[in-house]
Amino acid sequence: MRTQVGIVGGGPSGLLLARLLGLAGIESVVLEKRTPEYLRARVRAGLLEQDTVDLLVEAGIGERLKRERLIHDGVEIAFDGRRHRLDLRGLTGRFVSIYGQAEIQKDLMAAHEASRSHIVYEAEDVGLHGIMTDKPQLRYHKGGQAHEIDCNFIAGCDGFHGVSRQAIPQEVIRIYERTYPFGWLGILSDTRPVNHELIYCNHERGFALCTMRSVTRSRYYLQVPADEDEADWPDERFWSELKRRIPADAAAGLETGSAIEKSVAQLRSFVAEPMRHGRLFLAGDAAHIVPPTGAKGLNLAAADVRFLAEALVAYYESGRTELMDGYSQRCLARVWKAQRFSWWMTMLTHRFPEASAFERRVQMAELGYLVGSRAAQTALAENYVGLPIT
Ligand code: RFL
Ligand code: PHB
Repeated sequence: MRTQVGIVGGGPSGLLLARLLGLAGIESVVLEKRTPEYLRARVRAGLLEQDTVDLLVEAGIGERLKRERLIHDGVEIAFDGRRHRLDLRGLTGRFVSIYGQAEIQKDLMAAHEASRSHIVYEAEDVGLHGIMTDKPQLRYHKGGQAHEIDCNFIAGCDGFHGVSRQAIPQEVIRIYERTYPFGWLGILSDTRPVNHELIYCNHERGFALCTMRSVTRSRYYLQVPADEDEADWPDERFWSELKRRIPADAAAGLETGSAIEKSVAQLRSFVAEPMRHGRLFLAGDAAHIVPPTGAKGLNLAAADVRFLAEALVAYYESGRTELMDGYSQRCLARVWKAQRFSWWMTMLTHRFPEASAFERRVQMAELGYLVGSRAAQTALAENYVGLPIT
């Protein structure tokens, strides 16, 4: 079999890329190792920048998103038991949207079904071959049978644990990494959100985040030790710990209920450079991971995909290669700014077990500075709503 672009991974990056290419008349095949049911049920991101929404609209999958999303003009930071609102729209003229990643995944899958795109689910043992030649190849198994796809280019959109990044030789790839001594325990519940906007809480027992998926569905996160097991957190334990960490007036109005989903996510900062090697291009979590505190992961993935689609379209339409040649540098300039912001938001809002008394005082001073300074709030807000696409 032959195609123009072979795409490894059918998460948001892979399916959005296939969609943008398809709209420009470029053929692709997506190889995804999971089942469609698994992908539709995966609960992850919730907060979208305006540029991400615009890209999804451009890709023709923005109709339900525009109807159902919640628009947030502000965000709250709480510490010392007090809540402080940052007026995102007043500070930047921009806002953020709440719409679950699972819904984006469903919208992308429905659009691909309607256009009869070539997506292979439950593709096993995917292997990348000949990425330094002009005839790269994807090989995989499905239902016990071996298959090969000859491609012009390969896009590695298979997330942090995928195989694409491994195809770049050790002597070429550079890894920059930081791990954190904690994770996020998240629950989803069909309860009314405690506040109409997000609340990021710095508390001596650890960070907590109040977020949502809709006006009737809440998402809450608690900072927990890195090796924590969600099985040790029955619903009652989760709710009582959350009530202790959020400000008293919020705790008083917290609606509790049974969890629909509960899981622990590790926090990590990670960048692999370069994002292109030969005819392989990495995009999204395959190339970089941010701690979720800044809500940047999916938004960065969308920006990579925008740049990669532009580069491939320029090549197929006019033979121009400069956008492909500049792809890695263009993405990484944005990635490192989001890395810095996500790391900084994590340092500001979490309790680090190894922090000295001095470091804790500096953290409190920084929070105090933030809520008292319009300049500091603007710096946070312009990163939070998303830096301009360049
Ligand atoms: P994904 O979503 O991991 O998709 C990769 C796909 O590749 C498949 N795959 C393979 N397929 C074939 N062969 C192989 N060998 C394969 N190996 C893997 C996988 O099955 C999967 O379908 O990466 P992608 O597409 O780059 O998308 C990235 C986003 O999922 C991620 O950045 C966000 O979820 C991060 N994130 C957030 N981002 C935001 O922008 N805003 C948020 O509010 C936000 N909140 C979050 C988050 C991530 C979280 N967790 C769980 C880490 C909250 C949390 C808790
Ligand atoms: C979410 O809604 O899941 C979410 C929102 C903001 C974050 C992280 C996660 O910073």
